[in-house]
Amino acid sequence: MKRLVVVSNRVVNPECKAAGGLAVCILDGLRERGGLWFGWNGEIVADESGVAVACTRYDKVTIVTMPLTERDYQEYYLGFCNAALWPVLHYRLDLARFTQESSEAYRRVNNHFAETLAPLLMTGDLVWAHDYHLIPLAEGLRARGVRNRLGFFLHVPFPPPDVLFAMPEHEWIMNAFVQYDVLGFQTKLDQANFTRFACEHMGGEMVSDELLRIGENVVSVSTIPVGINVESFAAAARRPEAEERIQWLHRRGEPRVNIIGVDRLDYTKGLPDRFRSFKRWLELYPRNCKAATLMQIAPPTREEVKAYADIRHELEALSGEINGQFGDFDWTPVRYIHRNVPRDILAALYRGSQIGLVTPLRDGMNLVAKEYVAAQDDDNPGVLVLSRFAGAAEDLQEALIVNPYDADDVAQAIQRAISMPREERIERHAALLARVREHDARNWMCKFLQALDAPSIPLAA
Ligand code: GDG
Repeated sequence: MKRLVVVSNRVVNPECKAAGGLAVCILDGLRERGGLWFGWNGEIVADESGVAVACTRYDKVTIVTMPLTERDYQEYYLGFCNAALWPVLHYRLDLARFTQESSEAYRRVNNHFAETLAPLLMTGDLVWAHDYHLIPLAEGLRARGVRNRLGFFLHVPFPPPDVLFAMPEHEWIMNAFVQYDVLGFQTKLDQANFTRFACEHMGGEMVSDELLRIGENVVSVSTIPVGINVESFAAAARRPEAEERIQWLHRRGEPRVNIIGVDRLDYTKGLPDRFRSFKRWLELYPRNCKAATLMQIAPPTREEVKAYADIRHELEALSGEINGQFGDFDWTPVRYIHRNVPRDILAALYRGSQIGLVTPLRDGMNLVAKEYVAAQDDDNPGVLVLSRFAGAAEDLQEALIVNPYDADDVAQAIQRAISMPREERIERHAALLARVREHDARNWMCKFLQALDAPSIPLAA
C-alpha cells in the first residue's frame, strides 16, 4: 500500500481528544496506510528566525508542522485565505477584500510549504492536499521536481465563473488548480461550476464525465461528498450520560420543542437570517409561542476579521431583541451560546431536539446536518430543516428543504416540523440516515484515495 501524505493548513495532534470528525477520519486513514501529515501547527512567531520545522512520530504516522510568522498569519491566513478566497468561494463578493500583499503572502506561504514538504516525499507517495488554503501547493511541488500523484479536495463551494471573475487572481488560481492530478468537490454543482470555467474560459475539454484535458494536463475531476463517522456519533448520542442531559434539557416536563442550531459563528452560516426566521415563526403562530425554544450554539471563529466581529454584534442584538419582545418569566425564546461545547454534549443536544435547523446561506457540505440525523432516535426522530444552499441538500432531499433568505418559508417549515406526524418523521429519517450512511467519512476517504491511486492517464496524441 502506498504511503499517504496529507497536507492541510492546520494539523491536528493525534493525541488531541477534541479533534473533529474529519480530522479523526484522516488520522484513521494515515494510521491504516502509514503516512505523514504536514501543515501549520497553529502557532504564530514574530519572524522567520522563529520558524522551525517539528517532526513527531506516533506509530506509523509522522506529523511535520511549522509555525506561521505574524506577517504570514495576517496576510496569508486572515488576509488572502479568509478575507478574499473564503468570501469569493461562498459567493460573498460584497465581503471580499483583495490586496497585493495578501495575494503575495498566499504564494509565499504555499511556496514555503512546498519547499519544506518536497524533500520529505518518497517515490510512490500519494499526496492529498485539503482546502482553499493550498490551491497553489501542487504548482510549488511540481516546480521542485515532484512527480508523485497529487490530489486536492475543496471542502467549500466552487462558485460559477462570473463570481470568480471578480477576483483579480482568478487566472492564476485556476491554473494552479489544474496542476493537481485529482480534484474532488463536495457537490455536482461545484464540479459543474469548475469544469464550466475550465472548458469555457481556459480551453479545457471533458474527455469523459470525470476527465478534463487542459493544456498539457489530464485532471480527474469528481464529486465526493464528505461524510461523518455515523456509528461513533450515534453511539455518543445514545450514552446514558446523553440521556441524562436530554432529561435535563426538558427538565420542567413541559411539552416544549427544542430547536437546535450548531455553527461556527461565520457569516456563511446564515445565523441572523435564522434568528429572523424564528422571530417570524413567533409572529405567524402566536398561539404556539411558548411551545419552542431555539438553542443556537455558535463557537467563535476568525474574530480578527472584521466581517466576523460584525456578525457577532448583529447576532447579539437580534437574540436580545427577540428575547425582549417575546420572552416571559417562564420562557426564553432564544438561548444563544457563543462558545465551544464538547462533542458528546452536542450529540445529546441533537438527540434531545425535535428540530435541527441548518440554514446556511452557502455551505460546502455541512456536517451538522449529517450529525443531527445520525444522533436521532430511530423510533421517535426529530425533523431536519435544511437550506437548499448547503451541499448536504443535494443528497438529503427528505429533509424539509428551505430557502434561508425567505423568513416566511423557514417559519412555515418550523411549523410543519412541529406538527409532523410520527410516521412521517420516521419515514423521512430512515431515508436520510440511509444516505448519511452511504456517504460516510470512510466512503469519502476511500473514494478519493481510489481516484488518487489510479494510474496517470497518458495524453492522447
Ligand atoms: C468546512 C466547510 C464542510 C461546531 N460547533 C462545535 C462543534 N462543531 C463541529 C460540528 C461539525 C463541525 O464542527 C462543523 O462542520 P461544518 O461542516 O458544519 O462546517 P465548517 O467548519 O465550515 O467546515 C463545510 C466541512 O468543511 C467538511 O468538508 O462540510 O461546508 O465549510 O462537525 O459538530 N464541535 C464541538 N463543539 C462545538 O461547539 N465539539
